[in-house]
Amino acid sequence: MGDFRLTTIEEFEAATDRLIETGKKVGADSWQLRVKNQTPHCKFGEQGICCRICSMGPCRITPKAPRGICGCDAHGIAGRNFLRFTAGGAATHSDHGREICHTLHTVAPDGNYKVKDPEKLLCIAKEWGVETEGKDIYDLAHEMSELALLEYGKPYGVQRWLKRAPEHTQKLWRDAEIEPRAIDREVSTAMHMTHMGNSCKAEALVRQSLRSGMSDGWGGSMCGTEFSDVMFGTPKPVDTEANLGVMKEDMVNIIVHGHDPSLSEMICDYSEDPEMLELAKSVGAKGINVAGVCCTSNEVAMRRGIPMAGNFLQQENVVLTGACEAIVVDVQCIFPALGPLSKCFHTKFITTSPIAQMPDSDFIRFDSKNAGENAKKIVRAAVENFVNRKPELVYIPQMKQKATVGYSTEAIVKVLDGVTNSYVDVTGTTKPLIECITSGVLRGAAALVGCNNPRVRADQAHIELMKKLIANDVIVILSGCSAQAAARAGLMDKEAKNLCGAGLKRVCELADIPPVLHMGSCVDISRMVVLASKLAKDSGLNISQLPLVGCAPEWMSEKAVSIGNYVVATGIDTFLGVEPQVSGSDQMVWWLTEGIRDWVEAAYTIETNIEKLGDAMLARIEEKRAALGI
Ligand code: BF8
Ligand code: SF4
Repeated sequence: MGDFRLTTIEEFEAATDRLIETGKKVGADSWQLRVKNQTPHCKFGEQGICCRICSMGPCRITPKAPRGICGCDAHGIAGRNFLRFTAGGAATHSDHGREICHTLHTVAPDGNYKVKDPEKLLCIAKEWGVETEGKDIYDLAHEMSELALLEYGKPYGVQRWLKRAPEHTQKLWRDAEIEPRAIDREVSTAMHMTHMGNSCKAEALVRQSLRSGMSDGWGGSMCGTEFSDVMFGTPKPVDTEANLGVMKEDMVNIIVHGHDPSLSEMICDYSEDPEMLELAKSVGAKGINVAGVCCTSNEVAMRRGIPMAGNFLQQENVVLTGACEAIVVDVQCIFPALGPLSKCFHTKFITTSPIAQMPDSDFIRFDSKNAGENAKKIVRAAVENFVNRKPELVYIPQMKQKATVGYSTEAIVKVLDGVTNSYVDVTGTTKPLIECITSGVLRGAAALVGCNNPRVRADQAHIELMKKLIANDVIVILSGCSAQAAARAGLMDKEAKNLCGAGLKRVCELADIPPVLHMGSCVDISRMVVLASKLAKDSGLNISQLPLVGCAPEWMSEKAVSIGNYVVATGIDTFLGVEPQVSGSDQMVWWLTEGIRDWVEAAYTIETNIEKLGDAMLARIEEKRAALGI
């Protein structure tokens, strides 16, 4: 096993402290300082009982003022806030998915974007009942993109992808009236319901929250994931590295940050362009190094092995190294702080999307039609910026770990089943995994997902929970910033098998996998619900009977709440390490942690003590096993 060891949180923090020192020299701000300025937070906001939905308000609920001016109580206010929060997340993921569908419409054999996984496209077409016989693959791609785009606005019917779920789950959704109709409609309905003078009943607001979340996970996000795979390839295991040490002092460093792979894929392509490499040499650099931050990083790591510089709360750190020539962003989870921060260094902060426009950035508008040309422009700007580095400010913490990533559902089925053609709904089985679980070699599986949040010591909850779960023979699947926390710590190194219980260690050895599996970005949580559905179908059990749990220990975004809602609605108990902003309403808390179980056979558990959160997850897994008699 050589000298493998995990990188500790203390080491992460020491590196960050050292970078903040550099920042101080140039007058840079940091999130650590801003957290101090924003603490303590507004209690009304934290509890979800401040309403500013109409201009008679804002109204805040106190024991003396138990109702807003219109008469809405704490339950209605917290419920409406929760639904709006969810709708924000569903809109965001789904719009990302929509962009991918539009990009699919531009694929051409000699175009910027191509069909890289024709087999997957054919399988989805069959699943959707589209004739494929004798059709040119590019014509089929265009036809599928149009059908997918209709999922956003169709006047009748529910989402096509729902059929991937077991019959039992589909029936629960129908009975609870949470089958999502058109994706945009569920967001729109959420906004309508929460307008002044509409719903203020917790039950109704929670129901629509689940339905809006479903329109994301079983709608827009699934479009995003599936059609990204068609264009950029379905991920398979690939080796990479993670943490700031992946940045290179003698090379041009381009950081890709955001979510949509349409941009980052092109940047990666042009960073290998001979003309750009020649240009890099001419400015004294050894080459061009692309590394990622946030979910964009997950996308290009999974498909190309591009190294992962960091997750959400590391985004400022990449600039603070003084060695970042350009940080190129598309949409979501981008700190506006990067604008002023980049001005303290030579870094170019390049925004590319009309959706995410920020002061102090260079805006190079990127779309599928100008993708090649503008990606080249961006790479060129980064390379030419190399000469502006200030060597006295350069410090790259020499800290990185090896990671094997790229476990799409197809790849997981393949490594565990050994079947060659393993498109999830066509061939291949999860039976070997089920056997490992029923025999007790594995106790169960946990999905760890979501962000960092300064309310929790950054990355600690992710890493500590993973260590605990794998030591207890629970296999862990990951996405989003949770996945990057794991990779940076070293948990995606296959050598991490030595931290597992005996059963999981054996599985890792036999299947040659790390104990925590990288399933992608946050939109790729749609892969996880498909995997859960497959496990249920292959085992003949309901999803809610499987010893599976979901957890977002450090979540922060609206997207995370939308995800939580569709994961729980899929029948998977979901554990949160940060409180959702509903605590001012005992009814809302009850609906989320108990009431919804009657509809979807799963509910939330909220626990901010990470030790207790881990215990609760393990206990739930064991309860499920006991109920099955395994
Ligand atoms: O979508 S995990 S901080 S990067 S929201 Fe954002 Fe949260 Fe990271 Fe990706 Ni997901
Ligand atoms: Fe106040 Fe009601 Fe208006 Fe909300 S909708 S701000 S509770 S008056």
